[in-house]
Amino acid sequence: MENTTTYKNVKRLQVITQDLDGISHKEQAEIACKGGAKWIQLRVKNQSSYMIWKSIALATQRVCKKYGATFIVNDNVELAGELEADGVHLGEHDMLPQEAVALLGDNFIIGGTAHSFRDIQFLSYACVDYIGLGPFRRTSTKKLTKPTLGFSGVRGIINQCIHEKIKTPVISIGGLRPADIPFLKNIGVYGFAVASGINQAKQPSEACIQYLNAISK
Ligand code: 3NM
Repeated sequence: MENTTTYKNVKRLQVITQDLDGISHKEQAEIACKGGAKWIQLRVKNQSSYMIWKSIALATQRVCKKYGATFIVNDNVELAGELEADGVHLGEHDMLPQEAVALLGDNFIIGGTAHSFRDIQFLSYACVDYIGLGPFRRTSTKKLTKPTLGFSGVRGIINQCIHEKIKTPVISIGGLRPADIPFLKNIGVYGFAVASGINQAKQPSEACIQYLNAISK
């Protein structure tokens, strides 16, 4: 299924920053934006201090504003609201989407994490703006608690979405490489979320361009 629709502020490539030694979240965002990324998710996992998290987020948001990129915050609804970020990504153990909408209002992008068709059904009824479906492949970026889906798992779930007329854009995530994108696009995946494939590439901006080229082909 060739999906040509565009949804409210939901781009086709989401670049996710990581807690990495030697390169900050802000720097990762800037390198991705130089490679043409227009959507950054700040994914801070090692901060219990709200103030430090906030300063990381502010610096990353500044970069996103400079490049006209959408800026969303992982997990932290309060921070997304305080910074007037463009949105928030909710993991499976985070706040419910309805609660996030109640706190943030309708203008924020709300993303959710799904590992199965049942998760997608739940999130689409909760009116999230996009759904991250994974893990596509094994990855060292996240401690995975769910089995990898692979092409056949993703295809089966996307087919169920088509059958049930679920229209929420589904973004594939987990160990994605540029070469995976044509097939995933072809089976109806709307977008792609990538962390290590860009941030930890030898030449991250060029890697970002490769993902974008694969998406736009
Ligand atoms: N969530 P990379 S997989 C943040 O399956 C995240 O829910 C996943 O990073 C899920 O592109 C994942 O380096 C890691 O694999 C994405």
